Amino acid sequence: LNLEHGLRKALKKNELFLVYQPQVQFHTRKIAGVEALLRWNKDSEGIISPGEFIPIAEDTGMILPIGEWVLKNACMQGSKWHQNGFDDLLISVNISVRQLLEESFVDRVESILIETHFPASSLELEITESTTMESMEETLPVLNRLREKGIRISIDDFGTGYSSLTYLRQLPVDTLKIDKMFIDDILTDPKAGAIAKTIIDMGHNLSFHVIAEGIESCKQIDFLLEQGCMYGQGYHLFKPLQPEELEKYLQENM
Ligand code: G
Ligand code: G
Ligand code: MN
Ligand code: NA
Repeated sequence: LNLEHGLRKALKKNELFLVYQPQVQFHTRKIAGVEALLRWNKDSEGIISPGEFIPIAEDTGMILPIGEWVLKNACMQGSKWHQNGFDDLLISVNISVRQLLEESFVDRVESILIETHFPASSLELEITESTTMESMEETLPVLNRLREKGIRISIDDFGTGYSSLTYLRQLPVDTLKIDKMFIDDILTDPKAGAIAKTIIDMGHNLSFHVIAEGIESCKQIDFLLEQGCMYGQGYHLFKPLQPEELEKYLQENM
């Protein structure tokens, strides 16, 4: 209840901010995109992780204004980076299914793109596998409309939900993100390794990009490269960065 109360004021009090975690092409070390991750700087308690407050925001409906704020700020930031010369950088934004199911969602995304001068083809929306599959009949037409506008769709936490192969065939999707749970164990549990390999092969056979999340060692990268996975995200590569830190890195290295 305390969090709920604080969350209602967080937007007004300017307590929310975004950090950006790079998504890297392994063999070139090039930053292909960045995932915007929400943080809440709550006056009395320091930085609160979205794992704690997103569920409350979803239950209370606060996710709608907050999600809109996230999209707009991520697109504004992306637009600034594009203007500064990094114009092939993709921006990934996490979207709750509650947002997707809001009637005006597609129109709102489109207005934000126009307002921020950010190209649809540089925006990727991450939706989690489990929640999207649960309401496939409602989400599928929305995903189709987004994709018709040129917006990219990524399935987050892939492997933890249960996408039937029937759905995968119909899904208008660009990217599968292999869940950290499998990546954690690929070197120690042959079954986790086999599942990762299966997701990589299946994703590529269906013409999806495949990215591994939660990479914490270079041995994991070696394993993934051997299996044909070329992109990853994780603390071993980059922690989520403040926009100024990321910009500095891009200017010095790319
Ligand atoms: O950054 P961190 O690992 O603390 O994120 C925890 C969870 O919060 C992750 O599942 C992530 O997808 C989710 N998350 C982070 N930022 C956002 C956001 O802007 N919107 C939504 N809906 N979820 C987010
Ligand atoms: O559910 P989603 O994939 O959006 O969650 C991303 C979250 O995972 C972010 O909050 C980010 O802080 C966290 N994260 C990113 N890379 C790593 C990593 O290598 N290890 C761990 N433990 N968490 C990570
Ligand atoms: Mn994500
Ligand atoms: Na994830």
